[in-house]
Amino acid sequence: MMNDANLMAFLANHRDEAYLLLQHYQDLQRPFLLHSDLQDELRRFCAEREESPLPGSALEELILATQEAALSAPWIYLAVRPAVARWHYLRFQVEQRHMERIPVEEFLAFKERLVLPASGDDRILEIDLDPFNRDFPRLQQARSIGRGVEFLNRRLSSDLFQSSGSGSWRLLGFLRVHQHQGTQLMLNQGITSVKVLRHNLQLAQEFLAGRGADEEWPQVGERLRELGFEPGWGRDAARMRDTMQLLADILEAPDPTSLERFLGRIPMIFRLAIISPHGFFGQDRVLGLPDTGGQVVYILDQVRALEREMRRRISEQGLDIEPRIMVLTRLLPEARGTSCDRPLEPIEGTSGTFILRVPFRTLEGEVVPHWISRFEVWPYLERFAAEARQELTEQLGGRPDLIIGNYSDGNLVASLLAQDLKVTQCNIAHALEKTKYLYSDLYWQDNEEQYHFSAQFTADLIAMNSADFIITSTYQEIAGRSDSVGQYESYQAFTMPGLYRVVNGIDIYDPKFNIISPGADSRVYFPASETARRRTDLHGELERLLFGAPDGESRGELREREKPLLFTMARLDRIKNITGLVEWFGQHRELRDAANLVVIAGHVDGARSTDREEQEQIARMHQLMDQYQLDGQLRWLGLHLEKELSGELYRCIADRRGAFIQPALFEAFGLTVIEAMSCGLPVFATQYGGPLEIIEDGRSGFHIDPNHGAQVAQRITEFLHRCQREPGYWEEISRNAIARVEQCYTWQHYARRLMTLSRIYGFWKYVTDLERKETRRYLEMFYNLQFRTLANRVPRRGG
Ligand code: UDP
Ligand code: LCN
Repeated sequence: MMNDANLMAFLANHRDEAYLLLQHYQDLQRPFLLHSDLQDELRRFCAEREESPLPGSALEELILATQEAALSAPWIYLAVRPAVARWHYLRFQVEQRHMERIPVEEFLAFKERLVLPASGDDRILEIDLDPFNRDFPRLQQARSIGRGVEFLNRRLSSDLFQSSGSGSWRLLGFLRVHQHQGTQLMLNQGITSVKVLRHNLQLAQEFLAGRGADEEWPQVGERLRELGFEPGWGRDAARMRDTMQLLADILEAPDPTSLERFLGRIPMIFRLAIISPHGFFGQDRVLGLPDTGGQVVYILDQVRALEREMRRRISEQGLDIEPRIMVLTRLLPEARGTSCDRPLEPIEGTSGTFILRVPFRTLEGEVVPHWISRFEVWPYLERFAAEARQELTEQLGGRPDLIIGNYSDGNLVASLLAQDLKVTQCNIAHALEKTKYLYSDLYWQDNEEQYHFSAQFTADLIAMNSADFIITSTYQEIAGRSDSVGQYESYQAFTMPGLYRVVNGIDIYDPKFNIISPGADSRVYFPASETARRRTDLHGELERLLFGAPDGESRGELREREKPLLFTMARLDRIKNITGLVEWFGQHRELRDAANLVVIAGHVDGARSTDREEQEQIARMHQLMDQYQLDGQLRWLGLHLEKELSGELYRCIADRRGAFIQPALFEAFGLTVIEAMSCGLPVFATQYGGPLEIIEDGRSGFHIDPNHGAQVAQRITEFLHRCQREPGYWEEISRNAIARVEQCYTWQHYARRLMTLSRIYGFWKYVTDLERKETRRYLEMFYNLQFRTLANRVPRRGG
């Protein structure tokens, strides 16, 4: 924590120097300075003077911790983040040499006046969710953020069960609500009180102890039913006893581990709804189409793992129920050669999982036939949710037991459905747009025509606050790092001048946040050294792709085939910075001598693209290839590779002792990073976002700073040189990359965690539901009065 007294002392003792620095900032004549601007200017300021007292001082500490400054002479306002997820605000009156702390709303109001001088409206709508959450438990330490369920278990097992036995009573109530299609599970009405439950648990355990360990419900069920028990305790007598023992222990002296183990066994998730409306959601030929990337890959792998895990758990608890999962997305009559015009499609590798497609409709109720950008879906979602609700319940044979939303639009629809159906809601953001674009909130009006962030951020606020729990792929997605703000953290306090001001939008210390990282499909992405599994049948095609001559789908031809290959593959969005990589490569002679570059992204023919940003990037690619004369050293494939091909391609690049480069300006997670690592391909990936956590720099791969391209090129060159000098070096990084993914990024671990979490949050929702009514009402009002208006301002393209 920063020490105000030290700061005051420094300001008193070095007034001139301190205020000269502030004056220096003011002289820049810029209304806002970011963290990096403040640091750069501080360095410049110190470099110009001899024996400055600033280095090491409390003022320097303050500036280093400042995320943002807002300036208008004689005032300087600072947003200070002295540690991860800790904020305070202060202001300086430079002329009078005065400093004071201020509340966040004053900081935001000052920013508003700088953007919209006429606003000065203190009556602007202020969003504050803090009062509603006052009585809810909160994590205390930043390092616990993202481990909500562990915290919740501790709290549940202590507080809840302490207050005059009400916890046990609530647990009893919870155990009585479980049913599947009219069949009662766990407990029946015979158990009328906690006392009876305790007593009958004892009797049931004694009874089961006298039976064969592998006897099943048909043999033991009659007696258990008389004692008030119903199916769901375990497949055989041994497991039934074990589950009962866990419950008996909890009723006697609850501890977090037994509570988690017990709740993890309750058969309560049979039907799942996963919501992902935008883009082209399909199993083939969709990646590379607009708005269609890792989210689709993630969900398809996720549902396979979840179905398997649901089936395992259901079976272990002795029930013969087939799990069912519906991935709800948008039906697109103009499907561009994909299956997105099919209302129902079974998902390969599953038996009860389907893609369910529901159309967007015009105001008159006509089906909207064409793709709509993810930035423009807002006016369609309410009607989509209503129609989907009907379809989902029909297809699932009842309401889902858990709803998982994806991205801003899916999370909003999940909120509507979860509220209507009274079901536990889980959110997954994949990537929040807010932090991707500089000043997307402050200068929202400038971007409104293209991006409609006012509707999107409002949807985000509603969805995050209505979710029962939120899954993130990394820690930094929630709370950032010491010098960068987390994606969720950025919703804590912000303003959209002239629209509303958020003083408490989300609390990242809320135990609803949990980190569960995704995996890469191990059927497809496996180490190059596993020769027996290799897809040698694809080598001919890959050979043509890598070393063929330019054609309508490719540009460039690799002249020196023996060189190692550097490989990159991504959607051709600006943020992916593929053109940045091409430029670094173009400019770095040594790197060009050491390796060839293979790029899979976008289209080579700009006319084939329908996306404005992609078209710009295509033009830039051509321009860079011309400018740096790259046609003999760079092969650009403007096509999409099916999964099997991309898996084998990563391995073929590994065979040639190459590397994968992920140069994004920001990457929320980065599935390609773990795919390449699973194949044993060393990876150089951006330090902004997920890869910072995935890769241990210098051990299982390398971090790169996309803002310093020359250094990146140098580092890759040195790596390639070192691999030549030291034969074991490439293998070492490759081995560590494989081990890292095996340890931290698997779908099996993901599914286990998610299935446990949904039960714990289901219980938590059950026991706290009454207290949440206020939040729900507030969010309903926010939705009705604010979101709807903003959504309806977004033009409906084609109806
Ligand atoms: N992908 C692909 N072919 C392409 C481009 C991408 O198969 O031409 C896949 C890639 O293998 C990965 C996903 O699309 O599974 C991209 O996910 P990532 O998380 O890297 O980025 P996103 O597109 O979600 O931003
Ligand atoms: C969206 C992104 O931008 C990627 O960084 C993620 O890996 C992907 O979704 C899957 O969560």
